Amino acid sequence: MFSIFRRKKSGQGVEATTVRPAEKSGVDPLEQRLERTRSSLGGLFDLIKGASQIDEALIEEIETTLLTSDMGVQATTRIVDRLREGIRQGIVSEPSQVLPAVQAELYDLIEGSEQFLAVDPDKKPFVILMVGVNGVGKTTTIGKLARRYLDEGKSVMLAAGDTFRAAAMEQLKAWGERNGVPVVAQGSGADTAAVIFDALHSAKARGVDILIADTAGRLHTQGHLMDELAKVRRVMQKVDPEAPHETMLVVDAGTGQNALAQARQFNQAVQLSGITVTKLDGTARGGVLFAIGAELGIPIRFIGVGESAADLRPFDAGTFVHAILPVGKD
Ligand SMILES: Nc1nc2c(ncn2[C@@H]2O[C@H](COP(=O)(O)OP(=O)(O)OP(=O)(O)O)[C@@H](O)[C@H]2O)c(=O)[nH]1
Ligand SMILES: [Mg+2]
Repeated sequence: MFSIFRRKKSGQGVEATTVRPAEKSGVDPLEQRLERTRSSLGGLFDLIKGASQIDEALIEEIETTLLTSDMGVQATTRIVDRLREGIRQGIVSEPSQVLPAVQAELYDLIEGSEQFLAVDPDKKPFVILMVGVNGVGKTTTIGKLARRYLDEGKSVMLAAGDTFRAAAMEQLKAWGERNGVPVVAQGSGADTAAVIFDALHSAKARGVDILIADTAGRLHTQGHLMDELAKVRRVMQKVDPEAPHETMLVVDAGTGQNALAQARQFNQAVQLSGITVTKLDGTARGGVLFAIGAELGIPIRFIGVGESAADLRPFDAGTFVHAILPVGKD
């Protein structure tokens, strides 16, 4: 076990506490996958190693390092302000105490974003609507999610709501065939809301546990396409007033602050209930999770750290923080 300094919820002071450690035997695979973000924050270790005292220059360099890994201004400011406060209070008085304090603030920032997606078995089907801009990993994430639920013994159906590209439908159908999962699709150019409406009817009639609906990638600036998502929701609610039970935005971590902008704008248009952040394995910009946590507070459900089904992991704040800033491991 290892402890870190952590701010009390009441706001004043910091206390020693324990964050769930990452796996201890050998190298944590998550650490390997998050290598780029980890090495981007690794600059912090060099800064501390070279520092004989805590001074303004050190704090400014910490600030720059956090911004470089796409923490965003809001999250970075919060971390640095609190660090300064700890220094003022004399709780952080020497360089070796700086990184545990930064780590504690990182954890504090995204602890609230860790809200696992609970599939309510009384909602049959439990409907997950996937949205996001082009190429972020929506369809791939649907395959990984479906795999996860199948492995849990649940029945799954997919709705090929991306009617924009014929290839998109084929991608989903082929996946469904390989995995024995029914896919509801219509011809290309069909109305997305109609496809998803049909799928919901069919899933209900068959007593399917989980329906996952794909949609075409769209830019948050394309008003008519955002309206289409609102229509999808309205049409679903004719069959089940509570559907969709999850409106999940998928963002690509590699797009950094754009991912934050997408989250902000999709949330305004369609009230997101969760976010999945993909491609964390390929980018040094994992800090964007903290920007999302600090600014939007929308639950981060899953993180994508690779192409296989096992690479979609439920988001665990403590494990994530330790994987990108491994301080205090013994
Ligand atoms: N390395 C890595 N690649 C990923 C991850 N998630 C998705 N991808 C890849 O990202 C690419 C795009 O994925 P899609 O699922 O087709 O993206 P999409 O959002 O459905 O795209 P559109 O339908 O065009 O809007 C694919 O090559 C995926 O394999 C991830 O977590 N890590
Ligand atoms: Mg797709």
